[in-house]
Amino acid sequence: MTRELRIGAAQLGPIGKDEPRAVVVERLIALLRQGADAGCELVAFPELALTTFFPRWYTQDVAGHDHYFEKAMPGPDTQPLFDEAARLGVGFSLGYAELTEPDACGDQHRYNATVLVERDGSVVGKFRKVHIPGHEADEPSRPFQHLERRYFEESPDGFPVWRCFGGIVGLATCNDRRWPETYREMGLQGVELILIGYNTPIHYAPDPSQNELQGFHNHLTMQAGAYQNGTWVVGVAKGGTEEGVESLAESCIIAPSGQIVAQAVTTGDELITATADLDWCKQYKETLFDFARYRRPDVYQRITSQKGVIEP
Ligand code: CDT
Repeated sequence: MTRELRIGAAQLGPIGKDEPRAVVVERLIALLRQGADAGCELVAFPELALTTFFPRWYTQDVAGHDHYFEKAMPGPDTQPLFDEAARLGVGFSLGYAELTEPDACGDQHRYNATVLVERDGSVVGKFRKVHIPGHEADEPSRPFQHLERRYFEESPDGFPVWRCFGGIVGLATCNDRRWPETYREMGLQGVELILIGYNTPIHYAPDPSQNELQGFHNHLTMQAGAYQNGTWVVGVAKGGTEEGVESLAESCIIAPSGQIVAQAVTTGDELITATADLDWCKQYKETLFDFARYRRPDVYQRITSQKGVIEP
């Protein structure tokens, strides 16, 4: 049995504020078909891939923006993508804004979610973003807002992994990729492939000196996460200038060695592909990063329970 999986990262260019869902889904289907033509079995789409990045606009009435959210996945607008995936035999991951059914108390919840779908169109699982960046209140001095913390709740679910596509697959979303525990939580569960969608504005208002480092930090974090956990990582952007805001593209596919094996060269809709040998993960998981052999949680716990700086 081969453990090679042909994967694609379907980068998206901008999605306009008034672009209908059906038009966006047609773009996704076109990329999925390109993936099928390139022999892909799995194609990753970006974070919030069905709409413009709406958290850049302040509102007092979050519920008034529920038209950006999906109440079901698949739903009426996304069913054609699921149908085409099943017809082509190509699975996918898709980032979207999720509005839950009312719970026992009648409360609804809003998450920045990603669904993972198998080659037959069935849902494998759903991930909800853990690290919600940005701010809650309007900050009019910014050239644009980043109000994810107003629109979304943090996931209570952490970072699950799933046995599918012949390996162990996990998901993360945008800001999650900057945090080492994202990869390690999944690394401890044996993850072999992590799919990460992102929308990263080039301008970072709290510290604009980081603007020119956006591309560097993007690759730095994902390459380190891949290498330190012996896993493939796919980072897929919504890039280009959307509603006046320039976002990072530079989607890439990273091997367990930490090397980038494919990278987007445009800021628009673009599919990149690679053949991921999932057995390559073992070369790292069974040597330098053999967690069972070399990792010492008992030592970390001893250090973190000590108060203050240890004097020599
Ligand atoms: N979408 C997302 O998570 N973007 C963040 C930008 C944070 S700046 C407020 C990122 O980490 O790329």
